Amino acid sequence: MLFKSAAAILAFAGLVAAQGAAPELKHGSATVVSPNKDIEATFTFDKVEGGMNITVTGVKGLSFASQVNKTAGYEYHVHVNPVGPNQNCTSTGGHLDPANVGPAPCNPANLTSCQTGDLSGKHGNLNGTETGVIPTFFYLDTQLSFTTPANGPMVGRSVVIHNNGARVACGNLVVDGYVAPPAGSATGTGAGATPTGTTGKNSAAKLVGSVALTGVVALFMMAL
Ligand SMILES: [Cu+2]
Repeated sequence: MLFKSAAAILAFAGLVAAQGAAPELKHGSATVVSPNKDIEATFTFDKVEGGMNITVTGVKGLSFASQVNKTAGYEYHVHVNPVGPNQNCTSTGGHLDPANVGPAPCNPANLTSCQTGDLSGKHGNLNGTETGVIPTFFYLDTQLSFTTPANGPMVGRSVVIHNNGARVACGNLVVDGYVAPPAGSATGTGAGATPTGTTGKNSAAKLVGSVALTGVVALFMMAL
């Protein structure tokens, strides 16, 4: 009897845990490379108070010698679509721009003039160096979000580095904890698509729930 009461309490606790265990989408990263791998960079995205902390690390291959526009540096953005086959950066489409700002010049002092995905417009270009290596740096972006519909979810996007406009390196943005919807369900990949972490949350909740129930069943069997 004691075992059965304990099991009932555990079952309830398990269900509560399952409800509260939905993982929040709060970390993502993009490993950006050129087709021949001579350019590399990693962008990490961490949800923080007031927006997204973006860390740019492991940059190599962005030399000043190769920089076409000597005064502008290398531009980089969040693009709406994933990288295509054979590291095809053209497949990434346009910049993430859920507010439909368009390609007008971005004034960092007036963020409404900037496309959400125009990271270099808002925070500065990547200035080429003699060795091509750029030390790690980070900043806060107040517009990007993993889930806010108005900003467009980050899932399925990519990061692209340009050299005077030309797309020289790109990589898919991978969001931790996100589980893609089952094949056949309507998702789409355009700017208006709204894949969210809902499916991932449900999957994780079901997993936690089934683990809890398995434990409860085991306790019942011990009590019998
Ligand atoms: Cu771009």
